[in-house]
Amino acid sequence: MSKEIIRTTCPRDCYDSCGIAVIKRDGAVRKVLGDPDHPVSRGALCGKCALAYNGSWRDPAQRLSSPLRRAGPKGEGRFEAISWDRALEEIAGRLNGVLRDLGPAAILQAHYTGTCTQIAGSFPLRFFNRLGATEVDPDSICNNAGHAALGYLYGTSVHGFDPKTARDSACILVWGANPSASAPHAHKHWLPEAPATKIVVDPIRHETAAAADLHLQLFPGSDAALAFALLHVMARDGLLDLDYLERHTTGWDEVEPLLAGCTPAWGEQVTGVPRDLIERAARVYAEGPSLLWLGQGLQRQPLGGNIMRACGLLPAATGNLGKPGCGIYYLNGAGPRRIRGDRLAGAQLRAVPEASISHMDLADHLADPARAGAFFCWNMNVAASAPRQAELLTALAREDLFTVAVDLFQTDTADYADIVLPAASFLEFDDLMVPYFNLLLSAQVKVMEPPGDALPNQEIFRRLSRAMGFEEPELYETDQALLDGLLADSGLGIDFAALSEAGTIDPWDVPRITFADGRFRTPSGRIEIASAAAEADGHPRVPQPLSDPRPEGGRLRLLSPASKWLMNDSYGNEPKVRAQLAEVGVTLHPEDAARLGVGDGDRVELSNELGGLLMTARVSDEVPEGVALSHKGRWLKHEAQGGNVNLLNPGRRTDMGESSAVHGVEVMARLAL
Ligand SMILES: Nc1nc2c(c(=O)[nH]1)N[C@H]1C(S)=C(S)[C@@H](COP(=O)(O)OP(=O)(O)OC[C@H]3O[C@@H](n4cnc5c(=O)[nH]c(N)nc54)[C@H](O)[C@@H]3O)O[C@H]1N2
Ligand SMILES: Nc1nc2c(c(=O)[nH]1)N[C@H]1C(S)=C(S)[C@@H](COP(=O)(O)OP(=O)(O)OC[C@H]3O[C@@H](n4cnc5c(=O)[nH]c(N)nc54)[C@H](O)[C@@H]3O)O[C@H]1N2
Ligand code: SF4
Ligand SMILES: [Mo]
Repeated sequence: MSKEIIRTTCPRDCYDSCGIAVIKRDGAVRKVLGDPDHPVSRGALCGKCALAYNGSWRDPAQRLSSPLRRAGPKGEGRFEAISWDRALEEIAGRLNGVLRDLGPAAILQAHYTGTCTQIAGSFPLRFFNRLGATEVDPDSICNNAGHAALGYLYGTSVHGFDPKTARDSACILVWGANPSASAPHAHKHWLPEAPATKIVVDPIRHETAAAADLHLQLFPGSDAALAFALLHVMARDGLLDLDYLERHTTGWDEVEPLLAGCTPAWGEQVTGVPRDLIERAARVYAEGPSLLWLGQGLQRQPLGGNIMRACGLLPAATGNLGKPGCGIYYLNGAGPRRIRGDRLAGAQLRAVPEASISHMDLADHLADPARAGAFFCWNMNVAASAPRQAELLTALAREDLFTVAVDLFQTDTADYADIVLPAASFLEFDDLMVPYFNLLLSAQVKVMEPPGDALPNQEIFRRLSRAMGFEEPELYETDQALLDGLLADSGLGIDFAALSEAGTIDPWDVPRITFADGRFRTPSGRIEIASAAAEADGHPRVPQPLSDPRPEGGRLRLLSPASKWLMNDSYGNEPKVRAQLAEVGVTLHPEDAARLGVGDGDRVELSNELGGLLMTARVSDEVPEGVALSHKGRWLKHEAQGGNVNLLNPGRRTDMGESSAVHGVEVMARLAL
């Protein structure tokens, strides 16, 4: 028997970007494992990927393997296999009809991070730019409030700290992220191995919070108030870095007067965090060197932008920037790796002005025949992940809306498509991965053939371009040329063959220090605590010590963050993952449970103006009183009620960035008999 081990990379939307070792025997893939030599995965995948990559993702019976045409009512999921030629011909015919009757803006396309590699994630945008289609703004479903807010303050949201600098940190503050679910290897290795004091700010006592030295369990949406209470203590006790503020920021004088009223006692009353914890956290963080990790859950709040601006003051006010062990992190773009992913999107192919809508408006647009004649959904499963689920499904059921879904699996969205196109998985083609936490560079390496007629995204969109008769050479650029170009830009002196051999490279053996030069990408070159750009966009000049009001009338704040067993809605179809998930559950605080007469294991109905959803109760003080927790990511077709938690999500938007305030949803709960 011949045994071969091939290194590759997990391209899911996950902070870890694990290195993978694929074991092949006699030419066939036997096992997909964590690469023991990879600095993050260290020989183990997370539980969900270990199941999915050795289960449904490699099972041709569970994958889409041929283009499909709808053969029953929309939503029912009846399809017949057709050839690529017929599928492409039909799509081109329908798109030309929409172009003629409604114009290009009535072709909508939604995509996100179903796969995060460079080419499969971005090359298809060339096709849509050439078409002149309307983009459903990808980040508006996830993290756009944070991008907008940090953009005002720092001029960037994608130049975070290098996690390697944690070896020099005395404090790591994780604020509104849950690494135990969303970054399992950072939770398991990076955090415990750092010598720092760990502080977690989160309404939920998740595993990372439980393992921390201090857990500040605040009420959702009260984070800006907490940040101001921390700053109050720092100002009061002389812990601010006035020299740093003077040299590198503008507008601190406009924040200072706001601090007076933000005492720890006030902070306790507004946020629910005991005042002595506020005092301790302020001291530990200010003394530093400190890292601040701002999570994505944090900004999915109605005032999420203000929250991010307020929390973003902490490193500026304490000088915890530009030195070893210091920094702020939201996401890392390519940064010093200098991969120019923007080149893949082909903005120059666009002959009409850019058009985009927020995910919060998707249901409205799709419901309107004048604004939506065709809809493409790729790298995404909007039926499960988007708000206003019932309205969205009604819109997707419109007979005169021509829908194309591109996926590996027959998702809930695919059930509403007219044509389904089968995509190849990350095991089936080469690509490049730029991890968004660690400053590594990784190869995605082909280890097997796709099932049946499935193709990588990029090849699907080349074929669509050809079917449309488009002639621009950029639409047909080969993977090899794209990979060569991206790696040449990086200046790291490595080609794809060498990168594949290594799996992952770490280009720097010492930690990179972000903002070491004290220059920021704002108009003034300083950290703009007071921002004219924010003001021009209708926001206050400086962040405000605001908090959401507590829900009234017995309502609960419903949080639906990442589940450790799902990757967004991916794996919601994996049988072994579904066995772990069991029935849909909701965690309630003992006081709320007692008030409602609900015990562990009882059925409760959560409801609001959009409808109701039955769940199995779990009673625990892991959540604060007034908060209900139910994780995102279940597939509608596997739920008894045909919907998931987004049935209750009204699509409220954040104060900045037209983004999702999904953690601001309110519900009533009652014992279901
Ligand atoms: N209630 C609630 N809802 C939420 C959130 C929340 O916190 N609460 N979070 C939101 C967030 S942060 C996000 S990012 C969104 C995510 O929501 P989605 O982006 O819709 O996430 P997935 O359902 O995982 O969709 C990814 C799809 O891409 C497919 N895919 C994987 N690889 C490929 C490929 O190579 N090619 C193609 N064509 N398809 C591929 C997968 O099979 C999967 O169906 O959900 C949002 N929805
Ligand atoms: N296992 C797994 N991993 C994932 C994903 C997944 O679905 N499953 N999704 C991926 C994607 S697309 C994303 S965007 C990231 C998201 O990963 P994270 O950045 O960790 O964000 P979330 O899971 O949405 O929420 C993180 C925490 O925010 C908390 N939170 C909610 N509201 C508030 C608030 O008002 N204040 C504070 N301080 N905290 C609050 C929640 O309680 C939760 O513990 O994870 C990625 N990784
Ligand atoms: S989803 Fe994240 S933790 Fe799981 S294998 Fe992929 S990169 Fe690693
Ligand atoms: Mo996300």
